[in-house]
Amino acid sequence: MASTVNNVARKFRKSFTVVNKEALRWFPGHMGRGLRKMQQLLKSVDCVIEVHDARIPISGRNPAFQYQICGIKPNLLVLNKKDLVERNLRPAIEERLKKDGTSKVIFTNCKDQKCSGVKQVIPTVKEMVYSSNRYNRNEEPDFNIMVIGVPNVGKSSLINVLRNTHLHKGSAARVGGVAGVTRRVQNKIKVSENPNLYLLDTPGVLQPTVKDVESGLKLALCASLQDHLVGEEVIADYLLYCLNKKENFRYVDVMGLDGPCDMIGTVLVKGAIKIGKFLKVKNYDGTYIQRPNTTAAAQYFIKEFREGNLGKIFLDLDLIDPLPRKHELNHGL
Ligand SMILES: Nc1nc2c(ncn2[C@@H]2O[C@H](COP(=O)(O)OP(=O)(O)O)[C@@H](O)[C@H]2O)c(=O)[nH]1
Ligand SMILES: [Mg+2]
Repeated sequence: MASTVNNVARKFRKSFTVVNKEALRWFPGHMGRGLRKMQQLLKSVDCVIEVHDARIPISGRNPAFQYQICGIKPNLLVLNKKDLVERNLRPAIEERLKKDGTSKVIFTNCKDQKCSGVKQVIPTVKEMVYSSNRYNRNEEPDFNIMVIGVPNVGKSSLINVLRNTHLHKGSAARVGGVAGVTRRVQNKIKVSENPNLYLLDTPGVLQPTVKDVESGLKLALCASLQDHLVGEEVIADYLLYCLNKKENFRYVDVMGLDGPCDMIGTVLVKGAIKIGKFLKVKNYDGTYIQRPNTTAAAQYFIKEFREGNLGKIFLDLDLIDPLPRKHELNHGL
């Protein structure tokens, strides 16, 4: 069995090339937009929470972010969607991030109200603000926190889960009243008392940093770039490449294939047949024929990945050092 898998694996692409360069019109990305506005807002906050997708802890983030955006404010990196990443990769991820100067990292699953990571966020923020120099805000009794990050990493989900956690603590009416009043004026949500800690209720949306084609494709896979900009079929092809590289063959069943395959065309045609998606196309003689809808199949394939139905798939493995050994990776599945 192992040798069959190895034989199959040897046939797969060793690197990913985008054949249709037209599909790369989104690259290089729109860096730096909106930064000035955020820097302005920062004057009234004491701590910044950057949310990013745990499947791509390196890709899409700007390593100079701490200096350019946060400046001197303490910042916490929340790697959300931890449910989609093997647990035992966490130490290697933290180690790698430390090298870039990111020392405070919390892994969260915002879909889980009881998530231990989510519970750590507020106490960690408090501690960070207490031990920081608040400069212009030294006289301010209240602490303000801003949540920022690229699209779709879970910023709104984090704000919601933190708000709900607080409101469930028995002081709902009082807090609700305060939050209601303050929110209208200042767009803040009270999430803790002694000292009062407020969350700006609109997250700051950052444009992802697209350093190279592959980091763009990873961001697209995680829905931080718009699908149509990159093209669903290109994203699906990159997903197939990643799955084969990891020898994760769950897609075989999902896409109705006979076995592992490295040709996205075949995968999408069979996938379209499996999910029953066809396009009516006009034939040369004026009659209509049905063709498998490969775009719909690509969308379905990507959706299955995003929903975690293809397993836990970490996309920045090539950027993590040292690489955990394969048998270690399989543990937290
Ligand atoms: N699997 C998983 N999905 C999440 C998690 N947090 C958020 N999501 C999903 O990710 C998508 C984007 O979340 P959202 O909060 O709107 O992201 P935002 O654009 O950064 O505000 C939504 O479909 C959420 O349901 C998480 O911890 N795990
Ligand atoms: Mg949002």
